[in-house]
Amino acid sequence: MVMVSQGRLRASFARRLSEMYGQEVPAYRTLVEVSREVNDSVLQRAGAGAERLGSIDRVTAERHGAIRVGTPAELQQVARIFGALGMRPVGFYDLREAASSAVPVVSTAFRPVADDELARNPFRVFTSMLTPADPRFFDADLRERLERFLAARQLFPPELLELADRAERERELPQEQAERFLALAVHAFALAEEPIDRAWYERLERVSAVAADIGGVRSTHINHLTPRVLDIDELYRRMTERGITMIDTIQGPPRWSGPDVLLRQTSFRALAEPRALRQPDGGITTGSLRVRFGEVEARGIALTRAGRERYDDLQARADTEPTGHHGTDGGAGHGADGGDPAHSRAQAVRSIWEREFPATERDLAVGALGFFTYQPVPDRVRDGRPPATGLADLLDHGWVRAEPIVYEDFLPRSAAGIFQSNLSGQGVKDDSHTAAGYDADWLSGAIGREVLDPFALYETQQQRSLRGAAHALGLPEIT
Ligand code: OOG
Ligand code: NI
Repeated sequence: MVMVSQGRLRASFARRLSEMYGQEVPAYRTLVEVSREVNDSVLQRAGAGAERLGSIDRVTAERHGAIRVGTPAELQQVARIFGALGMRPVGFYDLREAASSAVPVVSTAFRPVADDELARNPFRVFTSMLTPADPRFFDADLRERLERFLAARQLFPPELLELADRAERERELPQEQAERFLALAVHAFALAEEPIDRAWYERLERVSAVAADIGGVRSTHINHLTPRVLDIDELYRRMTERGITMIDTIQGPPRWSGPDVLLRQTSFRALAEPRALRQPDGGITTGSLRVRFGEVEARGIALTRAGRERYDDLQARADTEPTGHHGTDGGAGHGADGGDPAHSRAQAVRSIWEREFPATERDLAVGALGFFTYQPVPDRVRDGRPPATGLADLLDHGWVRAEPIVYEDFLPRSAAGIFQSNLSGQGVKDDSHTAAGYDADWLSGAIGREVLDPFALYETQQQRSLRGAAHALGLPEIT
């Protein structure tokens, strides 16, 4: 019997989802096409250096998706489906706090965690869950109606969940079942044709467009699918040239002369898609909704907790820069025209980075600000001096080489910025109420699986390589 491993299931799922989304949202195809062109140019320009943060095969196939669900029970089912694909929940993101508009969700990302699985296919899905219990957004009556509505819907057919459990348990599926599982799983994330109850949708939309997208319909859908690109500024320019309106910022760190760190993202505005609406009198009309968009990202080096604090601090300082209309965005503004306020803000942020952020991989490594794996250099010329145990010394004298660990996760401020830039309205958040407490532990309990700490995953990987390098050099440890 031909068996399909979880890794192959994951790669096939990502590919099929991409095909489906390309049919649903043609601008996504343009985005993928332009991403390829940009990656080709970077490869020609930079040669092997272009692959420092991942092979071009990995980068070309790499996608993240975003989905949104309504309840812990739905999130548990999502966890079973992604569990079948070898993906686990990593990180807790509280977008209620990160966003200035009403974004009543908490999120995690499902992704592979082992380095060989990431290298095979790093597909990840940013998964958000509605927070109806948060009184800042939902009064008791609306919460009750919303929870009743959500409890009555079924996002995933039982057959899909049974196949998922089998794939997770056995870490593979026979080909025929694999085929069935993939077809059902991809279909579960397609945009449904069932008419939307217009009055209900609009009732939720007054609170938050995200609440309406999640709780106003009886199904879920992929919200966006994001290719990875090696030069996001170039991509932004080329998309704009093709007449596609991008949001006015690139979220995350600015473009600068130092190493790429964390994650930079940008998107094009949500497109109007025709959707069937059921009017209060029962008649069906065709309206249009703007919820789905295209996003693109460039990934850099994972930062340690200390490095991340440095990043957050620089971003907060950038907020106080005198600038244009999007003061809450996490990243560099971007405009073709030098008089654009977003553009001058980008300049200001960049100059803060040039002054204050470590300018080389070596400094990130030695300052314990970035994560790396360390390999002993086998052909180092022996000069009679023994290796010291300090990392700086070992790097500077050529005993070990540092390879960056790529950031595989997300950034709450950027995510909030992406959500926000695509909302039709601000919505309503009443801060006179106390927030409902949702945190990583709560989420672990709700999913019934541990939500892993991304820093701990990178740390383990780094430590393993340091122990290996110490052993190879005959050192007790590397400090
Ligand atoms: C998720 C927005 C966040 C990212 O890449 O940070 C996100 C959503 O719109 O559902 O996808
Ligand atoms: Ni995204």
